[in-house]
Amino acid sequence: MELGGLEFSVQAERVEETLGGYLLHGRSVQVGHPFGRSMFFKHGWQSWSEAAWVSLRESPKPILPPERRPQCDDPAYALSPVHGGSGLGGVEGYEGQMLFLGALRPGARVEADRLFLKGQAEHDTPWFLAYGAPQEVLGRYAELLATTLGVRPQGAAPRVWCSWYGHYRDISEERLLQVLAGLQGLPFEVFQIDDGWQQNIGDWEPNANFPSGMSFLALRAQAQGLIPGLWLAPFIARPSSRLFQAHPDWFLRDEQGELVLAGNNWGGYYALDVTLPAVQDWLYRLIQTVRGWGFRYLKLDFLFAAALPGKRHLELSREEAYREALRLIREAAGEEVYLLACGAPILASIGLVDGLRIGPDVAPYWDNEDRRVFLHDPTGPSAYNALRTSLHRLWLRPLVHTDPDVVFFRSRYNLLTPAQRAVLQDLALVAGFKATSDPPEWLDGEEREALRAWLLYSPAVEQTGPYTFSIDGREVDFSRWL
Ligand code: 9PG
Repeated sequence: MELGGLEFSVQAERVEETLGGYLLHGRSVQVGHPFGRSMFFKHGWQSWSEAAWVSLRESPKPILPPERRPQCDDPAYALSPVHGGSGLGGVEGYEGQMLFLGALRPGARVEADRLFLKGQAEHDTPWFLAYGAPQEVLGRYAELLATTLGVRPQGAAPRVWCSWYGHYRDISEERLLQVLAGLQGLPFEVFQIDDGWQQNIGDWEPNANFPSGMSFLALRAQAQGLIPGLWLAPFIARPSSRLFQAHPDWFLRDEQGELVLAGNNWGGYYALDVTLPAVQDWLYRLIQTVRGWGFRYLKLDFLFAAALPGKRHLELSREEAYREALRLIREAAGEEVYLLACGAPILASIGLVDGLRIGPDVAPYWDNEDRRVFLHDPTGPSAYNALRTSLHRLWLRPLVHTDPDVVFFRSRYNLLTPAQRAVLQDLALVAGFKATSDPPEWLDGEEREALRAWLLYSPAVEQTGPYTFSIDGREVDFSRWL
């Protein structure tokens, strides 16, 4: 068939024309291309997974050690010898054009080699096929996804203070009260407590550092005009948790009956089988509990765990199982609670959450060379890794608030240069999501003023090229950082 003046051979059950390209039907589709070993637009599975242009000249390198890194990208393809991505993918054509294939339902994979772009789905789905400028093609794809997955009502994203990238797990009621005091006069809208408040991963009750309980801090934030926010990882539990000890049968197992390892941090943890009615009851009550404490912004983390390969109680595909669990959480939370999905499968989250983390964690340093180069792992915390993947996910902006993670204004405890801090601040402006973790008492007067001005700044943003933007007339080129 003809696309953008070029001929392509297409295999599908059925083909129909659509604005900007074609819709292919069938679980398995294939498009022949003449571009040889060019570049592949890889779209990693979940928030932290790599999204970038990678070369088809080199074989994909597995993240090391592959069997122990399920939290980096889809473990089903950890050892795949073929370049591929989740839901969508593209091959670089002539003069910066891209041949694009993207599924309109979750649970699909797109692979490429020097001859073909191939789509494979767990169930029937329409696919969008197009050839054109990456921005245009991805823009049209986003429009089509909006019709199949839905879009939640969108105003501007809230301005968030998050406790993670300053104090990390070392938080307490006392420390957070000190932060709240320091936030007076800064135009934040959400005060979000991150990892460190809970008794264990799986036991979502306050630990001894929070003697007055979580509703106490929620009330204090609210009294200051801030929306109380809370981090939790509802789909996972550590083996030491009371939850796991009481219900080992609630957890995802493989065909051999062995527990599925969901990640290697925290000494390892397991994933709930979210298709079990007892697990669904527990999840519903958990979300209602934190809502009852007063939290109206939930950062739901490590969500990919619900969609890991394994044998479930119900025979749903894994991304369907995930999406149903997310739907249940939405129901328990109510329409007005802001849900930020993190470590989340991308397509399967759209339409159910308000915000979506679109890259790995930032850090107060530029690169994470040990993991990136020696372990082939582009998901380790670093400003560079976060910038790179987030930039390749900005096409999601019409569908969900895109969170590129926090920015830094502090120079204290920070190895980022002023220019590196500025590029993260600009990324947040173009992504449309502003957050920081700087404890106010770490900022000097000038830094505090700069943070305040940035929070209040709502510039006109226009994308002028794949990596170039105009921010209120100021040209910003992110490509020089890549
Ligand atoms: C809290 C953090 C923050 C952060 C999240 C998430 O692969 N890992 O070992 C891994 C650990 C932590 C992590 C991501 C990956 O960060 O993105 O914002 O909430 O959890 O523990």
